[in-house]
Formats: sequence, C-alpha cells, structure tokens
Amino acid sequence: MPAKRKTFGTKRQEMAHKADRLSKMKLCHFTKQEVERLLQLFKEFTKAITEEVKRGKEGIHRSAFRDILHRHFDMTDDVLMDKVFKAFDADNDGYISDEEWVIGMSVFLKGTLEEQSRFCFGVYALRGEDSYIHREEMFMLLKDCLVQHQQEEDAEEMQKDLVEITLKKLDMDHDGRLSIEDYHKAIKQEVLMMESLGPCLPNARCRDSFLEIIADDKNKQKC
Ligand SMILES: [Ca+2]
Ligand SMILES: [Ca+2]
Repeated sequence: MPAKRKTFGTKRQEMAHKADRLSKMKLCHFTKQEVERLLQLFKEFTKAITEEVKRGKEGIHRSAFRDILHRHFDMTDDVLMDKVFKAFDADNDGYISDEEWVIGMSVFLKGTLEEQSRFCFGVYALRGEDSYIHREEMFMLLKDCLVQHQQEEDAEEMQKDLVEITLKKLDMDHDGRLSIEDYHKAIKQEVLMMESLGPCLPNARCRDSFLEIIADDKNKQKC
C-alpha cells in the first residue's frame, strides 16, 4: 500500500520537524529524540479523543492527565493534580497541547531551580486573585499535608502553626504574604522549601523512570 506508507512517512517527517523545532525552544531541555518520544506518547494519550480532534481541539484533557500523573508520578491528590494540569495548560483552553506537553514536561522533569520554583509558585497561586499567596490560601494548601486522624481542634491549631512556620521561612520581605520574589529568594537559600506547600514535582524515582521511557536508546529500540 504505497499511498498509506507515504502518509505514514509524511507524518513521521512532520513529527521529526516538530520535535526539531520544540527541542530548540529556550525552555526545552530535551534532545530532539527525547521530544519525538514525548510526541509519540502524546499521540498515544490522545488517540481516544476523536471528537475533540474533529473540532480541532487535540490535547490531553484533565482526567487523562490525572491518570498520567497518578500512573507515572505517584500523585494522588486530585486538587493538586488539577493545579498541575492548569500549570501545564498555559493558554488555559482546557487541553494540554503537544507543545504545552513538551515544555511542561521539560520544566517538570529537567527544569532549572528558577524554572521549577516558578512552576511550583504558579501551581500554589493558581486560585489567588492577585499574584500573592496569602495566609488563608496557605492554610488551604497545607490542610491536607497534616495527618487526618488528629482531633479536629488540635488539627486546626497544628495547621495554623504550620502556616506561621512556613510563612516565616518563605516571606522574605516580612509583609505577611508570599510574592514570587519571596519564593525565589527563599528557595535559593533552602531548596528543600520548594515543595513546602504541597508536592507538585516528581520524586527522583518517578522522574528517573519516566526519563528512562523517553530516553534516546529506548526510542531506537522501538523503531
Ligand atoms: Ca492548552
Ligand atoms: Ca512577602
């Protein structure tokens, strides 16, 4: 079937061109081969969404992305996973496009300290009405971090204490709220504070095994 083979060949070429273009973007820390593998995965994750594709809305929707985070990155908190989804969905259209997928994964898996702290701050600040994270928002973010089987009164006191301790460590200009500048400064001093408001980056084990999936040699084997 030469016609079919030609279409397949053209699609491979298009993917290779796209991978080449994306791998040269400033925020992209992947090789061209790694981007190609990410684009292949993107195709696998989105192939079931035929209706959206017809409407020109090809992308990974919220629940499919939750499955990916759950399966590959051991994430279980729905609220946090939705926030990570929104951080990937840069144009806020409800779908993660192939470009958003590659750039998001680049920051998520291989980002510099500054890129990852910007990403985490973005995840935490998403519900905020301004560009600050206030005490009340911190309280909500930290609520689920504490063990749930405490007496309710004790738990609330502990949450309040935890907010004050965390705020003290992060609020570098002492104005009682967190700005992105506070956050960057605090992370530079103590990198362990990066995910102090909830886990939103992959742990080392999940990161390494996902990088293994998209590694160049695996790609060659598959071809
Ligand atoms: Ca999008
Ligand atoms: Ca501040």
